[in-house]
Amino acid sequence: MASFKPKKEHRFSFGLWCTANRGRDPFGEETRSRLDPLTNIKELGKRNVYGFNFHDDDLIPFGANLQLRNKIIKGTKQIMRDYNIVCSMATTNLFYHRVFKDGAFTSHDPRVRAFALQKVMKNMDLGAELGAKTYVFWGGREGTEVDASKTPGEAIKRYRECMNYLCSYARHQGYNYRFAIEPKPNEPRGDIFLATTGHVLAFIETLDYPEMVGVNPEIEHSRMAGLNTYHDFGQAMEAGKLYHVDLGAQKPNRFDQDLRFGSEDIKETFFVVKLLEDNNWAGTRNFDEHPYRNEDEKGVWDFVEGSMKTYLILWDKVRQFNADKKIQQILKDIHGTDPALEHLMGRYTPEGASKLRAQSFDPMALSKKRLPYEELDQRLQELLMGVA
Ligand code: GCO
Ligand code: MN
Ligand code: MN
Repeated sequence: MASFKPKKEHRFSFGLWCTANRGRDPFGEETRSRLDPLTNIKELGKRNVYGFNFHDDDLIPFGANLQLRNKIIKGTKQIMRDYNIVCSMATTNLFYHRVFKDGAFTSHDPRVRAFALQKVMKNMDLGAELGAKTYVFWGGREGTEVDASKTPGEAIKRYRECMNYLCSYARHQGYNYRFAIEPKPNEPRGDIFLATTGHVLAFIETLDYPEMVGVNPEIEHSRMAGLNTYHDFGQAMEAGKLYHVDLGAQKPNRFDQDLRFGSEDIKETFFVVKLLEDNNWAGTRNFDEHPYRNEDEKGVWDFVEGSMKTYLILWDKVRQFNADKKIQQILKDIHGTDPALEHLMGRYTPEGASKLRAQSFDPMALSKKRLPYEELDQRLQELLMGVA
């Protein structure tokens, strides 16, 4: 039996804010004490986590002076070397400070938008210094409660201006970043702009440098919107736009619960792992989730280890699925083949279209093809429950 122990080569990563989460929620104070960022990185590194992600303010307190900033950066680099952990992604906190109460990139106030740009540029510099290759944009405050206050058109236009500006900045600095925009339907705003993977994919095509920008879908955010995460991740991958992923778990149609990976909807989660592994997806297997509020400091590390272990177990199930004779036979059988017709449909030509129009079909006969999805799903179910 495999041990399901994480290794650096598995390329797992965590946001520093996940493990440093203190269990605060809108109704209650924190239940855990502050975990300082350097200890955080060290503890992740010790557990064979490959990379950490940070918001500027996770690492360097908002408003810190240069001396403190330099001290923390030096310490971070030392720990990265000592514990063989990389900085896999950087991002900006554009949601906590009250200055962003009505948005950052989409604020009506040009001074707030300019401050937001400045905050991002400064942290892009730091991310690049620490070796991050991905820069994530999560517009948590880019939304409304009062639709009379802002039109979606002006918000999206400003969002675009800021993204274009930052793409140019990264290019000018010679940074090798890929930008990943993270959709979320709501929370903390009543409604957030760029609510789903589909919104983000469409938006990217309107940017000056669309090739620099992709999506960072999050399991929890798709499920908050009642969407199928596997489909979200899958469409982004097919578009060549899956630049980063946020893994976690979520009961559907609720606030962002940030539950431990795999703790909800194991089947959908299985397909997310299958998508990433079958396609040898190049990014880090990144978790964005929080330990339960009831946990103490030890529970935080149980949560980290549990997330990685579940991923490795699901990956093992993927291998079983791919090797399972019954499943593979069904998958083979349900795919019809007709090379002549496929050729006809493959590329439009006027002659081909005439042939296709003249073709005779027997729809009743076609409809009789057996599709044993009961058997297929039951087999998968048994495999996931450990009896196949
Ligand atoms: C959330 C988001 C954030 C972002 C993070 C990275 O719902 O709070 O998922 O955790 O992923 O800010 O930019
Ligand atoms: Mn989230
Ligand atoms: Mn996220």
